[in-house]
Amino acid sequence: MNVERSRAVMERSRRVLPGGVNSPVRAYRAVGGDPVVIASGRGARVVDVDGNEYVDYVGAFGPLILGHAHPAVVAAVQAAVARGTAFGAPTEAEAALAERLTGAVPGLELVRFVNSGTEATMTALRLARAATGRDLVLKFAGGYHGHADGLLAAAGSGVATLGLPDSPGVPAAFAAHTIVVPYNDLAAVAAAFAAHAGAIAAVIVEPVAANMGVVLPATGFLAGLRALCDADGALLVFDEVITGVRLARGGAQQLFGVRADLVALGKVIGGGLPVGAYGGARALMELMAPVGAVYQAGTLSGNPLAMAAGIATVDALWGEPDAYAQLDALGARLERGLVEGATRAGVAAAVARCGSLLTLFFRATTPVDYVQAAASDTAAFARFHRAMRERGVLLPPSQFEAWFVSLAHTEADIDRTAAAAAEALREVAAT
Ligand code: HOZ
Repeated sequence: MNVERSRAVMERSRRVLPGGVNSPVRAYRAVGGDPVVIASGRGARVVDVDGNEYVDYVGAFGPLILGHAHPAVVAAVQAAVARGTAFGAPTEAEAALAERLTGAVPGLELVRFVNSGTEATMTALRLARAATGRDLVLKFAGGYHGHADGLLAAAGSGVATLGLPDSPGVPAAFAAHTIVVPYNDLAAVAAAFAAHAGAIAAVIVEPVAANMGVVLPATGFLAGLRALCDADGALLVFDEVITGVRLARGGAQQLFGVRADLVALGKVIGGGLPVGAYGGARALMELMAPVGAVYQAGTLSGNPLAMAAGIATVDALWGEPDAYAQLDALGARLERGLVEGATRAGVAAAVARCGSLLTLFFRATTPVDYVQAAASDTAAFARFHRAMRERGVLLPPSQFEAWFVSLAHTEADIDRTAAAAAEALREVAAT
């Protein structure tokens, strides 16, 4: 496989960008080799600058539930860009996307658009602190909620991928407001509430963890969080930046039947353009300026291109009557293929999956928390990643990221992936 041009672009980028990238995981530090530099994408495929084509499971780390360059999204963005790229004023598209989301997501009476998932979770927690008059926030080890100060403690995603300690540059006083306990450990949450009674503003959780690889909530975990928050008067914040709209129209709240007080959204709702959103009950959201005094603003918030891409994405997705069943069936087919390949190759590996989100862990069982996820054989993952890439399948370059299946993937794509995985796993077993 020729990768000369990718290599040359990365050399050029490293001269002017830290590590040659604008987001750390993309640097391939965890899997070795030069990153694939992408030239274009269509459907479930991407093509790199050397002309190599891959079946893609990075999916831009989540937004592309319809696949790359979906015609409806492209047309909507082209039409929007021709009308102007930003106005610093309200547009009808903001109301149109907000109506769709409030109509679909449980408890979402009002929503505010921002530019990233980081902004969404950061502001949701500011609002939770203002609403409760409390300072502490409880998060879970391996949970990733963007890179705001205070949320990087024991974080997943790139922080886990690079094995970094909590980030330098975050004052200890900020981090001191974050309590970290293991995912799926209700007893630890209860103990934290007992130790800090009346002082925890919010529990923030990825209802399906997807930044330490995919880790499913144990039965009763989310409902248990709801009960513990209610008992202490804390708010429950679901970070649905990855799961929102992807797992079901109403996201994980709908799937698991547990209500959050505030929900952070992103990724799919912007169809691949920069977006984030947070929302909840009217009374809570009206604490935000200009109605209330809690401040948050943004020059490009509610950007017309992002709104257009988001509307086109949810309309295409929700216009497909069996979209979620199809995503789940494709995910299940991939899971079966991977498990079969691993079993045949004699590699200790397990697939954690929720609908179209999955991770192949190089450990015997699916993890329940970050300690278990981190105990995976990351060297075997790196070998597997390289072997898959050589076979024309592009995976997220870390054991601790989710794979994203889209509606553009076909059964043939999945079967080709499973066949590549069977070979790649044999290669892993042999080294
Ligand atoms: N933290 C993102 C995935 N969970 C990485 C985003 C990116 O590098 O594009």
